[in-house]
Amino acid sequence: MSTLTSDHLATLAQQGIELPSWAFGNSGTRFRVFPTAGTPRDPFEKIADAAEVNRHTALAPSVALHIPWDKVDDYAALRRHAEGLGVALGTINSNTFQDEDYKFGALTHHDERIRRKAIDHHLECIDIMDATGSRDLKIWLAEGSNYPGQNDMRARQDRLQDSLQQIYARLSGEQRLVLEYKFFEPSFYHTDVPDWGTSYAQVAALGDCALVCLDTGHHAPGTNIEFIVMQLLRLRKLGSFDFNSRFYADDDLIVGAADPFQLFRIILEVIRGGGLNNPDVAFMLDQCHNIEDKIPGQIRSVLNVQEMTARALLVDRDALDAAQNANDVLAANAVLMDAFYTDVRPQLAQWRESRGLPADPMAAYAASGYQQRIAADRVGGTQAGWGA
Ligand code: PSV
Ligand code: MN
Repeated sequence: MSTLTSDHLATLAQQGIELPSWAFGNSGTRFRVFPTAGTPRDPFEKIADAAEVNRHTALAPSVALHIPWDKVDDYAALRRHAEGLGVALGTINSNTFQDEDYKFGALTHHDERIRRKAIDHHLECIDIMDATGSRDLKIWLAEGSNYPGQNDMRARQDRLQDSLQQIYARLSGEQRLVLEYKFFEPSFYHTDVPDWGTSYAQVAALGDCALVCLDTGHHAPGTNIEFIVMQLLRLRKLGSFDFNSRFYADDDLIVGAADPFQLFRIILEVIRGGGLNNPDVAFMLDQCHNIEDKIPGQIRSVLNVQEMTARALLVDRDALDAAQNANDVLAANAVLMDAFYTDVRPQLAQWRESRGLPADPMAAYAASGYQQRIAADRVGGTQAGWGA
């Protein structure tokens, strides 16, 4: 089976990937942030850029916000602006990693004043969700310690659960909390939510509307991420993905760039577990574009996800089942590899054209003049950046 069927194309037509507002701001490493001409100066301009990605691909119907980076006076106006451009406001990300008070913890802090402040920040995020119409509150915690003995790890888990309960209690019926894990950074000895098991244990104690967020860049090298995807789907606790790719640590590079085969394997498990185009499992990007242009970087990213989804849909399930049941190791592996090595690009290009989209969204964007326009128009003001 090497051609996408009309069923496959109908499935692909439903795919939606949420873009991170911060991908459109400047970013870099601790050595240097290289600014780009035309970088947005405020959340309205970030959303305009995100809408451009959707206009060329029909793959990116919503934009995630990060608070306080995307704070505005009038969220209803921001929502109208987004909807006017054909996109919705999506996940609200809290941020407890850039305030002096949080040096030694936020939701886990032993100082009740600081812990209260961190909880209140999340309650403010829920108020914003009410105004933006967002469903998900995404929490990633930069909490942990650098030296053995520095902290009481167990007491911190207990305080974390108490803090999360207070936040969870404020969600309305339709809203959800997703808790992201990351194995290290900024802490190097222990991290309070380092792995999917800890995230799972914390959210399972909250209730059905609390789920795990899996960021593909947040695992030790060599981790079998698709196994985690399978297990969380099995447990009905996979709430969302933060997609990106990495060579070393949390590199936040373009999804599918470092290891397309890994992305294929992850999406294969998503399909297997009923998570594709399932509103319960949000596909989001969490990326930074340090040296490449940001809008084409995002276009490339959503196309990579689409392409690996198409290849994963091509896996011949019957042949795979038969080979697995016959313990035919090499035949089973060959079924996967046949699909993975199928070049779906020509067919996807044709299909895009048949839907009134550019066959080659990268080329269409380059020819659109948008990049030159924003470079000329966005003069003055302060360019947005990761962390501002
Ligand atoms: C942390 O590394 C993280 O993956 C979280 O999702 C943050 O919100 C995001 O990156 C900020 O870039
Ligand atoms: Mn993330």
